[in-house]
Amino acid sequence: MSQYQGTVISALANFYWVFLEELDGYFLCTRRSLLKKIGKSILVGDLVIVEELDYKSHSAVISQVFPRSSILKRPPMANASQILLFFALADPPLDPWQLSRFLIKTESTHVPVSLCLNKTDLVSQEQAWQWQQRLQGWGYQPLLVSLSRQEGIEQLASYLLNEITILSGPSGVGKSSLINALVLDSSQKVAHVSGKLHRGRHTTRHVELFKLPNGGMLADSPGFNQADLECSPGDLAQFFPEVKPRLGQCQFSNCLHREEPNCAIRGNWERYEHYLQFLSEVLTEGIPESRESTFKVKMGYQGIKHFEPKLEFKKYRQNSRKQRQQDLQHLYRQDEDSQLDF
Ligand SMILES: Nc1nc2c(ncn2[C@@H]2O[C@H](COP(=O)(O)OP(=O)(O)OP(=O)(O)O)[C@@H](O)[C@H]2O)c(=O)[nH]1
Ligand SMILES: [Mg+2]
Ligand SMILES: [Zn+2]
Repeated sequence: MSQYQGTVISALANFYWVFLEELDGYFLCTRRSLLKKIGKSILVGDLVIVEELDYKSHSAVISQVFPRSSILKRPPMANASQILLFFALADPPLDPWQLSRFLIKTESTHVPVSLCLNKTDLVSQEQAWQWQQRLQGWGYQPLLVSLSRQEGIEQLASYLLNEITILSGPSGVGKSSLINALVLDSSQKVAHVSGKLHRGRHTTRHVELFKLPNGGMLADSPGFNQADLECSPGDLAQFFPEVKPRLGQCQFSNCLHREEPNCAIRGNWERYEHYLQFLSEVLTEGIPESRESTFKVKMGYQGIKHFEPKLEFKKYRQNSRKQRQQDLQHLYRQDEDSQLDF
């Protein structure tokens, strides 16, 4: 039986679009029941083996998933080699608290992060320059671009070359516009289905991975405006690059950098105020209502709550080939009818 290696470029429910390098084509796949049985999830970015290719309907079955080099929870993706945090200087306005929160959240994934600020055309040069200076003080060298004026795109493209990058950031900052500017191959877009709001504005609903023309891949992701912090209080300070060199110099090894004597971190740096706010959040964070049913709470060090997933057992049912074909046909029909997002 012939097997091919591929990359999962989008996922919805139990269907996956997989790009097969060797065939230079996209196949809509289900996963082998055994993978489901052993609880093996499949994420966008996963390297997989596919079998049972049906060239007529362009469908196949995923039979194996290779070990991952990285996993991101939100947006969900495997094997990203870097994160490009994308914000706009205006429209939506650049909010330092929101940006800081995203930066902390992103740093906590331990995947390398870079920052790009879009829409320089909407602010004065002076304002753009001030933001650049300010963010250097936060330990970042942001790249400033304007997609509508096509400024800074070459530099951005060279940064993305041969990497697997995920774009992350709030809604409306221009992430999908960047994909459109860089991904020339319109045939790729056939395998990608994007949603459309009633207002007529395109908004991304799912993570989708695109091949870049000169090598590398770039994932678009849905914007989200509130990044929740999920790290332990003792780890928080290491996610602020501007104080990283001073870590480990406090008198107490478990210093939380508030009132402790001989603290090397407490002081007058711009984001110290963010640090204190985020610290109080991670110290007191309650469990969101919606997660209560699937998580159990455990008390740990310094009375800090930890959430552990409750184990869940599901009945396992083998999908017949006939059922699979029906499901695929149903999906295709939906797609043709309404360009519905998966
Ligand atoms: N003025 C200006 N507008 C831009 C620029 N880049 C993108 N836009 C506009 O910003 C709006 C939002 O762009 P999108 O690319 O859809 O934003 P997104 O980040 O993908 O948004 P979500 O999918 O909701 O997360 C669109 O109307 C774009 O035309 C830019 O450089 N300057
Ligand atoms: Mg988008
Ligand atoms: Zn300290």
